[in-house]
Amino acid sequence: MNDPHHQRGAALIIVLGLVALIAGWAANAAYEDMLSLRRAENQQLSATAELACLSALKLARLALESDAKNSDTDNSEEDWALPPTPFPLDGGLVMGQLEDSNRFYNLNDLVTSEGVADRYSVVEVKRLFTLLELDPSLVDALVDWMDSDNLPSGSGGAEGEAYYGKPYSVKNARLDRWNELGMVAGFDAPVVQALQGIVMVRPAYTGVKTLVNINTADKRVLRMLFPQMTDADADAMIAARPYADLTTMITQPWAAGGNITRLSVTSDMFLLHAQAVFGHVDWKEDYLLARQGGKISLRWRERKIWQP
Ligand SMILES: [Ca+2]
Ligand SMILES: [Ca+2]
Repeated sequence: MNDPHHQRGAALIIVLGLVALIAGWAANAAYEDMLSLRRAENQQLSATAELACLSALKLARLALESDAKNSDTDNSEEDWALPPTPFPLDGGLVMGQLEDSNRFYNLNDLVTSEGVADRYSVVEVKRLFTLLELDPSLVDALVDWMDSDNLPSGSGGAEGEAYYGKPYSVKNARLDRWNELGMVAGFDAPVVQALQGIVMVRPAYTGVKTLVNINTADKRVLRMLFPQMTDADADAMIAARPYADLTTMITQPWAAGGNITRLSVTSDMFLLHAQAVFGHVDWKEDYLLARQGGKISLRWRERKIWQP
């Protein structure tokens, strides 16, 4: 037991064990330091990227103010609608694309500000669902999500009981965000995806339905409003853009039975898609800007984390 060779062997094992422990601790400490540095760097880059997006917002406001002073119509050939050019900044770049929201059909027009289904809008949105080969009775469930009563509408209505198994209940109010659509009974991912680029979720002014800008609207939006309009009619109408007023629309054969009063040649809300890239931070934010009487106001801003 007291063999000095054994004692030296034991001491050596203890020393080696300590060396391994210290080496492990040192590696761990170095890793923690690296993480702290990376965290600090990420925070700094994120703050810079967010500020860059806010600069894009400032520029967008100026562009929309200037446009209001210099033109009476809105179309995609104007300066505000130019494709984004990345603007280099110290250590990164920023870009912004403005898109008018009146090119889309506003789903919030399905109900009035009093929370009652608007029967004309219901017909229009159902027409779109048919065009897209989606089940038009899904629109009943969307109306029920937004209308203030608890009575299922149409053949596809979905009120309280349809949400009993879910961790939320029917909203009974207008939509606030696009992603809310996925909470409505029957609105699975393919349905929501099919609607993208045609309809949108934006605030509606009290007592007034959202106007559709004929200079920027998608042809499916135009066909929602005009049951007689064919795909070829829509293509011909789009090819003759931009329009200074609505006079030529009224005389078109396809306009019969349609909703001319929903048309406009101007836009009152705009979406800014801003993006800033600094190092490995890629910051994307959307802003909804309202323009009334030449004055710009920010209605919401949303950081895009999950969306491409
Ligand atoms: Ca304009
Ligand atoms: Ca309801």
